[in-house]
Amino acid sequence: MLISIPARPYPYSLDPQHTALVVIDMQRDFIEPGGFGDSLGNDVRRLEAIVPATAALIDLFRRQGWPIVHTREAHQPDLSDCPPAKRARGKPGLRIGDEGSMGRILIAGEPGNQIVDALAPREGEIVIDKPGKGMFHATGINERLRETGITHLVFAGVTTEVCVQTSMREANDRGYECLLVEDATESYFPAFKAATIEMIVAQGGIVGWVATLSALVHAVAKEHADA
Ligand code: C5J
Repeated sequence: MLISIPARPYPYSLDPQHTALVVIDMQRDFIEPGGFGDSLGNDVRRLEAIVPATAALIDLFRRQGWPIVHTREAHQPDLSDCPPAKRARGKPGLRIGDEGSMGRILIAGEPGNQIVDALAPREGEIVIDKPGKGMFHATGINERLRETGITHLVFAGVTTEVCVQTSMREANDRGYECLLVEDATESYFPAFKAATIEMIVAQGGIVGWVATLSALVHAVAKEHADA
């Protein structure tokens, strides 16, 4: 039985047997002062503000027993998976691999690379370290999702126009039906978040669908009430 979620550009049909939540890069490095996002000159409080909505979304999936994937943007300590062009780009106060106040920036295993405490993964949930912006590049996650029959992905996390959008587009190319929960994603730049949402839903949902958290929560609750 599909669950119809009010969404743009038209209702999203969520398939409860085949849907996973993907929470992109809710890491201290992007969300807390002293991390990579901060070193690039961003106001990280904008991203911190979506932690409660993201926690509520994770809680919904946990209560339903639906799978959850957490991603971290992370590189090996020797930077062998970090293209020099990625490290060199821009003029950040700290570059990938440099020592920051929460350990080495964007390096696997460092304190700053961990998911924020309020959204910490639980046993049984998938956690992937991704060296790229997109969740499918060099992670093997497509095979893992396919093995478990996942065809629908619900997206949350940061930042909307970078790692979330890249992952959604990669998922779209691989045939997944993608929904973005708009109050559980954020950007350092409000205009970029708004533009990304419009890009996703334009042309009849060229990348996927966008819904609010409450639309998703109420649709799932209604399904249980009707059952
Ligand atoms: C960025 C991300 N913005 N998780 N990473 O560099 O979006």
